[in-house]
Amino acid sequence: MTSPDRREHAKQVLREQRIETPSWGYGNSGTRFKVFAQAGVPRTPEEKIDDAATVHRFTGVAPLVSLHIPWDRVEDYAALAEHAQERGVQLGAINANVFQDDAYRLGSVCNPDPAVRRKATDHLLECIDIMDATGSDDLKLWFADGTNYPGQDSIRERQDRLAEALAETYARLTGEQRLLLEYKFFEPAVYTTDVPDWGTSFAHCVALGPQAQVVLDTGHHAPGTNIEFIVATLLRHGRLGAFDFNSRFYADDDLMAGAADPFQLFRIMHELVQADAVSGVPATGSSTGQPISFFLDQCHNIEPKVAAMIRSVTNVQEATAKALLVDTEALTAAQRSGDVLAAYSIVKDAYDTDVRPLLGDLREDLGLDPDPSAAYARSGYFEQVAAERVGGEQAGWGA
Ligand code: LRH
Ligand code: MN
Repeated sequence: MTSPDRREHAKQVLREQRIETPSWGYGNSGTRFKVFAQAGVPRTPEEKIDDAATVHRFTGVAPLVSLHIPWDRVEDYAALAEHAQERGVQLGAINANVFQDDAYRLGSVCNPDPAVRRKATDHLLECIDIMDATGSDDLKLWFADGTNYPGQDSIRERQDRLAEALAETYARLTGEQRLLLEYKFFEPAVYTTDVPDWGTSFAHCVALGPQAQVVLDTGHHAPGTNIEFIVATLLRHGRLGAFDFNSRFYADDDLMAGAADPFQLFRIMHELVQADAVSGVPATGSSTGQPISFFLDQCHNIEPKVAAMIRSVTNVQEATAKALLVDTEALTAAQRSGDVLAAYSIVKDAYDTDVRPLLGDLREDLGLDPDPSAAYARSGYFEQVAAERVGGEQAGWGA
């Protein structure tokens, strides 16, 4: 493919890319030390959706917003879906929350107490009822479950309890609905975590059936983990269901995607491009036959939230565009001929390419300002909501 053709192909793929923003990224969040309130923060799920619609209005590629239950609990989910529709966005994944109730001190679906397991499983089933009401296909499950001391509980029995709860939940899915199981190597538990790594999530997904896939949160690995290796492996098995994009310097920092390590985000997108998995069903296959979901999962503890979300979406676009400019034919030839430096240079040259002009052109083709962050800053949206959203209780994690 000639370079001009590769640029056109890149624009075609970038035009179809879909990034889903998290409702909780618009609310207040923080650390155990402090949750800083900010002006203009939404008070309701509707106002969070208004902010998500604003991110889509300036980027053109963020038409979906994920919900988290109970943080986004409402009386009428169909009405909430309509509220979103009227603003040009759609309700996306439903995130279950079995990590904030006193009952879950020793775990939720892995808790030694069957009554607590019942309570947790009922919440997972309630989330599928909500998916039926919102028209969402993605049930996203992350469990804080784990132990803090050796001997505290049976590692193997907890896996049996988890498998039982997941099987009951999986059986409730209908149509295109899928179960996305997220892993995390530690926190809040600090000895064992019941879904600590991709292998554990993968094993549970395979045991459940084709509608179960793995969620890879880029902040959930031990330092030094080669995440793109996990991406390539899950793609090979058709079990990569979704990403939670964010970035980190130390732990699960949930910083803006691409902020801490843009080269890592590029390497991840490179694996996706090589598998033709950026938009549409991966060429390497998918157990669900559905495209991979690209979620952002971030907390904007000190930075203005809508602006941070727009910057994160454009960071993901830039990493994707650079990966789409890799000269795949030359790379494959260099790899197969063992030309190490040539292969590395082909990838690094793509990464070193300034793709902002290409993305600017794409946005103009879409009738958008070539620089979404600058256009948003000029729009006065922040000042408007800061003036309007006075009183009431600002949204947050309620932790
Ligand atoms: C857990 C996690 C999970 C969400 C939460 C907001 O660390 O990544 O995806 O439920 O953050
Ligand atoms: Mn996550």
